[in-house]
Parts: sequence; C-alpha cells; structure tokens
Amino acid sequence: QSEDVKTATGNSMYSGTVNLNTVLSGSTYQLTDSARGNHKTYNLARGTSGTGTLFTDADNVWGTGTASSSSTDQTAAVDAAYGAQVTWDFYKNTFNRTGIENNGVGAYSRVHYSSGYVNAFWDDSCFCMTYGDGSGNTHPLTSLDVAAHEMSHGVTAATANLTYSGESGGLNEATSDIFAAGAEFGASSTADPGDYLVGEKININGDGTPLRYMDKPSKDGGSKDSWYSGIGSIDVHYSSGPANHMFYLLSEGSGAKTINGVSYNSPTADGVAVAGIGRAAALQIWYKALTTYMTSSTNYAAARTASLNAATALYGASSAQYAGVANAFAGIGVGA
Ligand code: ASN
Ligand code: ZN
Repeated sequence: QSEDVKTATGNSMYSGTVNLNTVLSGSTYQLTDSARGNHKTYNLARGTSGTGTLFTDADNVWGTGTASSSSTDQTAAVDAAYGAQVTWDFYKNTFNRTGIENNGVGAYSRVHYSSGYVNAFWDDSCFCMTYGDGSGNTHPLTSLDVAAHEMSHGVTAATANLTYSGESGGLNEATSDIFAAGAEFGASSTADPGDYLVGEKININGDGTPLRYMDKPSKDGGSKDSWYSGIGSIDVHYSSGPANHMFYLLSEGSGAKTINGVSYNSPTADGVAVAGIGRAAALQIWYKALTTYMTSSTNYAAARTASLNAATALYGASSAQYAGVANAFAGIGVGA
C-alpha cells in the first residue's frame, strides 16, 4: 500500500457501517481500492454509457446508510465498493485467486445506471459491473450477494466460459449464485448474515422475498429443483435451480435446517436423504470443477463428472466428499 491509502468509513445501505480503502489526492478522497487491483467506483448519474465520474469526498465518511433518490447519492457507491472488496477477498482467501482474471487487476463499478432500472450486470467488454437504482431509485441493486454474483460472471468467463444458454447457461448462472453465497457467508455480518438466498436485501419483488432460494429453487415460482430433459430450453435464471440445489445439498444436506436465523428445507428428487460435507469443501469442489474440468459446453451430466473429478483430485475417490458429490447430484436427478 502506498502512503496515500486511507481507511474510509462507509455508511452502506445493506451491510451496515463498513471500512473501505480510498486514495487521498490533494485534499480529496477518491473511491479507489489500491489494495485490490485499483478497483474504482464511478457515478453514471442516471446515464447509460461511458465510465461516469469517479466518486470523491471531502471528509472520507461516505453515504448515509439510506439511499436517497438523488443521482449523486454516495450510499449506492458504498455498497458497490464494499461488494467488490468482499468479492475480491473471498476469491483471494478461499481460492487464492487474485482478481477476476487471477492477474491482480481490479474491475470497476458503475452505479446509478439509468433511472428506475431494476437489474445489475457484469460486462466482459468493459470488465465492469453496473448497478441500477431499482424501482423508484431508492433501493439500488448493490447488495453484496448481487455484487459477488455479477463479478463471478467475470470469473466464469475467464475460466470454463460456460455458454450463456441451454444447460451450460444454467450452470453459468448457478456458479454466480454459488460463489455469491460463499462471499456472503465469508463476510457474514449482523446487517447481512450469510445465507443460501439470492438478493434477499434488494426487495426486488416488493414484498421482501428473495430473488432465488438455493435449498428449494422452485420457491421462486420459476426455477426447477431437479434436472429433466428439456431444462436447457428455460431461462438460465431458472435452469440454474438444480445446480444451486445440488450445491445446497452438498454443503448442508437434505431436510430441514436453520442457519443464521434462516430456515431451509431441501428435499431430494428421489426422496433419498443426503448428508452435507460442509460449505468449505463444496466451494473448493465447485471452483476446481469450474476452473479445471468444465468447458463452454458443459451440461448437467458433464458437471457431475467434472465435480466428481474435482472431488477425486482434492480429497480422493474414496472420500466422503466424493460420495457427497455423487449423492447430491442424485438428489437433483443427475446420476451415472
Ligand atoms: N443480473 C442478471 C444476471 O447477472 C443480468 C443478466 O440477466 N445477465 O444474471
Ligand atoms: Zn447472473
């Protein structure tokens, strides 16, 4: 770290009060994280193109903790910068991966995209993340699980490069949900405890329900719990369901369970109970499968083989982890 790196106080919307790295330039603090590949956070101020304006501040206390509808509001920037920080640290600490492309280079984030925009997205061509402000411009899509989901699309593009349609598209989406859950558990806080829900903080449905549920994906009304022939023709955010479900089963096992105050109930496709191997091992297996064994055309059957190969490489073919992978895939209707 150079000597002009400062520790900022961020009043985030979704993660409480957080520390961020900023750079002091003259008498102005810039929202640049020089400890994490110089990740920068920019304001599009309701625009839809270009890089926008780097966020700056006079006193290094950022945001209010409640996003206002102002196009210059810092709170969305605090959450976006914090999400990038948490995601960087998750990949570094969990997989020794330094940045999205494992080359130490940070991406950048753009907030206040358009007006009333209810989405967030990763774009490989700019190597950047973009966040809308949500309906009414008062609940930006900047929760840390959404940030980690989007950045993980960059990791997938840099590794297996799973094609974003058909079964590989569902696996691409699930990979982002899986690592989002990993990042959220890694940074678990009172304000945002780790969970197997996706987007539970951003009130995207208007009734406080999450976007997706990994224990039983069908709870969202569109996702599938298990594989079936033809799943490749539904939306990738729904065909992700079986892989999310497999990851939950592999981590936590089937049946009812409460974690950090959230109740889960994860039935298997065949009714056969599955024992979990723990989230840490499940994350290592999925990451190795993604980065070593999957290709752009990997489908569900091939994801099973890739995960078994990863379990063998990491833990051995007679390990409980290997058996766990076989059982969790059987639990979503994917067998030998
Ligand atoms: N937020 C969405 C996602 O990451 C954007 C998209 O549909 N690609 O999946
Ligand atoms: Zn996605």
